[in-house]
Amino acid sequence: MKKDTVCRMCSSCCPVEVEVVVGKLVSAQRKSFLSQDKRSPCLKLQAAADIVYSEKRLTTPLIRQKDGAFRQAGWDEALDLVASRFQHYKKQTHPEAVGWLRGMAADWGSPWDYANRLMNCYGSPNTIGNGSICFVAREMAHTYTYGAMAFAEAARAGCILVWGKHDADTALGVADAINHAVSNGAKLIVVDPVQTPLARRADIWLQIKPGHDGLLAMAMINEIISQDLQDHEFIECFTTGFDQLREVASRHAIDTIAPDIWLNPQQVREAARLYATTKPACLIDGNGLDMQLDIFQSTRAVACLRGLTGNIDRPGGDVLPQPIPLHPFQARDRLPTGVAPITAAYPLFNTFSASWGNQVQSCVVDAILDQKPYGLKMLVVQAGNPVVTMADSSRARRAMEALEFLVVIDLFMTRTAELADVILPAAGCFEKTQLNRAATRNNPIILQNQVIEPVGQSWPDWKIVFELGRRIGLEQEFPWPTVEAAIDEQLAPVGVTVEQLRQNPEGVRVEGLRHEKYRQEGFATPSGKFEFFSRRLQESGFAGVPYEDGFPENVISFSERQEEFPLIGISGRRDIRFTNSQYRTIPVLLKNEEGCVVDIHPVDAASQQIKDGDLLQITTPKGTITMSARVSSLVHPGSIRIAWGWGDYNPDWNLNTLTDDDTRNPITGTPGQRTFMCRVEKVR
Ligand SMILES: Nc1nc2c(c(=O)[nH]1)N[C@H]1C(S)=C(S)[C@@H](COP(=O)(O)OP(=O)(O)OC[C@H]3O[C@@H](n4cnc5c(=O)[nH]c(N)nc54)[C@H](O)[C@@H]3O)O[C@H]1N2
Ligand SMILES: Nc1nc2c(c(=O)[nH]1)N[C@H]1C(S)=C(S)[C@@H](COP(=O)(O)OP(=O)(O)OC[C@H]3O[C@@H](n4cnc5c(=O)[nH]c(N)nc54)[C@H](O)[C@@H]3O)O[C@H]1N2
Ligand code: SF4
Ligand SMILES: [Mo]
Repeated sequence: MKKDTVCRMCSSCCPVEVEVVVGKLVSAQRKSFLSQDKRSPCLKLQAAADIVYSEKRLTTPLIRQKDGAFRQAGWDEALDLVASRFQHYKKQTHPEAVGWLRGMAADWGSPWDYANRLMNCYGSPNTIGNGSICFVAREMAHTYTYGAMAFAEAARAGCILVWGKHDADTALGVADAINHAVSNGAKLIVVDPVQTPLARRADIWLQIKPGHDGLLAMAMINEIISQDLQDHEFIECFTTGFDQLREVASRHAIDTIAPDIWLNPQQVREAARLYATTKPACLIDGNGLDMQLDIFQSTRAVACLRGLTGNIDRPGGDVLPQPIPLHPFQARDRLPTGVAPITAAYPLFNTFSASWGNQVQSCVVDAILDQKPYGLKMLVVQAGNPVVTMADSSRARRAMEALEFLVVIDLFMTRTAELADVILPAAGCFEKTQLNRAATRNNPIILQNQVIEPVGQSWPDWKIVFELGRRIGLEQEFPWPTVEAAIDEQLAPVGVTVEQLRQNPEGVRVEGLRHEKYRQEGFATPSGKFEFFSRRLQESGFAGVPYEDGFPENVISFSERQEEFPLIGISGRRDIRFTNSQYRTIPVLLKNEEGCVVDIHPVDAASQQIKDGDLLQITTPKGTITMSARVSSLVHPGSIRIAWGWGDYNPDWNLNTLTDDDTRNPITGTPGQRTFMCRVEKVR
């Protein structure tokens, strides 16, 4: 039988059609506006049955015994134990000693709201997401510029500028749109330090020095303004701070900047002109900007290009979302006033949106190890694997070990789960119904609909949170007998029900798609304008216009020790087979560990007689890992690309052993997990 749902095995949230035979998932296919032969393939989805029915799935709750080993337990016993610890901290210390750390995998829609609701009603502000290293930090920069995160209408664009994103690996719906537009003649510009498959297709590929995107954006702004290619009407009527932007940009001449950031001035000029003169043009920015020490200003500078060229919210440009008004489920008003979260040092990031809340995950480690700003004693880790995905893994591991009580909610036994006192087995995306963020951030609402029963004794995240809530005395706050009842209540403001969504698997549109909404409504910024200049930022002591106070000295971790660590390490490709640290235990995806390599340029390889397949030691001030070399000119001399995500499968390959968490972006608390100075040596 064919059933419709949404895949959430990565953050793409693709609508899919699943084939279910006698209650078992046998295969799944991604839906797309493109015909089957033109769709970007997803190897994970092809392996969906192997993932769902993997023998490695956790199938019962596990409780750590006195001898250190885990034993199987029933849900009542495990949840009662967890609930008793919640009660303990409330009575013996204070509720804010309990934290809830969320990884990316359970999605940021309802599952994030439910966890926040439980913690707020319990009395702890410490529900912490990992948005400081993911797209939330980028979203904040967009929001501070034009009120929300824009997304590209690439299929209709005449020119597509892709900046640090690789959708063929990470967001297949967008990859389909790019393919469609480019096959129909759209121009393609790619900004990426690596020669990715997309870079090879580009009309112009700017192989930028990692971490220096802000300088490129300012040089492009300068070029566009000095050639008078900006959108005069848009700037005059709908923006603030154009004169200041022009002045700051004028300090960024292409001829001086380009060589410093490994680019050819003429190529940068052509890119700026092509982007500014082809209408409509969209700009797709990605995680290549995130995880960087300079994340906020560089993304702001890139975002300014959208307004400078007037492409914001125009058809085929970068469209602003029309979010679905939801009944608020986080119960923020229930949190006692006067309890600051452990992320209090990042007030702008904590408050920039109505639903994101606290997203500086490094603060969890500070609180546990350094009692800064106060101690955390107990942590629930839901849908994340911080021991390998957070910066400075040794420190993150020490923190998990130092906790008095650690609960992990996951599908698999991870390096983080191994350290837990209680493990609660979660159901996967095909085994539960949920309202994803992608479904409510913009029209249409598409339901992630349960298509098979949970594997073993696993429970969907919603049920775990609701049942735990009830056991800590929050029966009234979690009254819903089913998730359908909860979703119906959340969607009540728009009058859409789960039943309706199930009958309309292609989605239910709450309002029609509209462009240039700013003409009637303005932008959702304090001035109501597109803010090249932000007074809010200036009043908080930050640059009102990107880089008005100069370009930061060290945008790459450990750059002050370049002599010892001369190469720029780049955190590597998000292989379509995997999602972050996940799925290496699935043999059809593992493919003999294919792809677990360090790309090193022939010039750098020759200087140490490195050949393909040689085992290399990669070292930073934080630690050393070993990995095989692949001599390749995909990377620029002076940089290496290190395979990402292998640290759960084999700690020797844990990239975050190398990364730093001591220096962070002052606004978003982002450490430099994307780029860092390092050195390589051949293992003799
Ligand atoms: N150096 C470096 N560091 C990085 C990155 C990088 O590229 N380089 N990427 C960063 C980014 S952008 C992110 S978002 C983070 C990701 O960091 P994490 O969120 O820690 O990412 P994953 O490794 O995907 O771990 C997700 C875990 O959730 C489990 N899981 C899957 N589905 C579900 C579910 O439905 N419910 C529950 N309860 N569990 C589930 C999986 O089994 C897995 O163990 O890593 C960051 N760290
Ligand atoms: N298959 C798969 N899909 C995923 C994930 C996964 O792990 N695997 N993870 C999910 C998550 S959590 C996220 S956040 C998204 C992220 O997905 P994307 O936004 O596409 O990000 P990445 O693929 O990490 O990086 C995109 C590009 O940035 C480039 N880059 C690296 N450093 C720089 C730099 O300094 N400047 C510029 N301009 N570019 C740079 C990289 O070479 C890469 O080609 O993907 C999601 N989807
Ligand atoms: S890209 Fe693949 S794994 Fe990710 S949501 Fe889409 S179908 Fe699922
Ligand atoms: Mo992410």
